[in-house]
Amino acid sequence: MLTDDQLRCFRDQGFVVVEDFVDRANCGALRERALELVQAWEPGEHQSVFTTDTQERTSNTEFLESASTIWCFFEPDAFDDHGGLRQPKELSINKIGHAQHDLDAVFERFTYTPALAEVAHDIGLRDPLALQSMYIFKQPGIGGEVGCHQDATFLHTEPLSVTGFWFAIEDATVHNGCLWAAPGGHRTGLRELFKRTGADPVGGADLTRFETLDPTPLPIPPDQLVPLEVPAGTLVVLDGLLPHWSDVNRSDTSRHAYTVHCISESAHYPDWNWLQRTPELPLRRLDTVAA
Ligand SMILES: O=C(O)CCC(=O)C(=O)O
Repeated sequence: MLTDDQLRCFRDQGFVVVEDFVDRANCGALRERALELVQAWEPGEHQSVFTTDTQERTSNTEFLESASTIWCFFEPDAFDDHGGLRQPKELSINKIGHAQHDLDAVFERFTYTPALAEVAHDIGLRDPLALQSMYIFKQPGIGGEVGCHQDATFLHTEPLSVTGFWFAIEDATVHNGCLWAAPGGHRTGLRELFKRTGADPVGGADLTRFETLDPTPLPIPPDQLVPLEVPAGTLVVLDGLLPHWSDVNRSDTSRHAYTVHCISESAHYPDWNWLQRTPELPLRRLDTVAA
């Protein structure tokens, strides 16, 4: 599936851009389903916000439990001073995560395809488990920044194996918050681990913390990164050590994307990873045939 040039690019740069990987109709179907999930979703008391800010992440029980559910997370700027939504709900959600690829038929069909399994195989991921999925809205006007990070910080195996498969569901530009990546940055060390540290003695819910492995700063966005401006239907494959970032979206155009992170089934997946599936929802290989 991947050409020699694309494979070379992945090895040298730590990412590869594959245009026209998904047709527009399939992107449209996923977009429509994501909006249906948001419309059907009732947050109740738990208006969880997704932000890459440390404090928010460490205190968000819904985030930890979303390993085995479909949860909607609000944009940090979705609320006004009185706690009300500034925009309709469907324009206020930052992302849907993290198990829709195993719980929703439309997401499952988009994810478990022979074409994607072949790309994984081509880059050397011979036994890929589909660990998590995210539908990211990057909403017009209020779309939040995703801080520069390496995916192996958040989804860790020994040896390292996490690989990101990021799909542009809408055109992504520098104006609406496209991905930016550090070419060759996958050859540098892993800076941090994000770990569960056990139950909070007061609240009972699990706590998390960042552990520094290498104090070398991540590349400074956008100076040391290149923008990946891509049309809808493009697949970007990201090495788990590659520093990447996306900016806020202050434009009037959304930038929907869908991302699936896979790990090697044969690698060790420590139980301190934040993402722990319940036994009722085991992980599946990417080459599983969707119903
Ligand atoms: O889509 C984005 O803005 C960020 C996605 C990302 O960081 C990821 O998929 O690892």
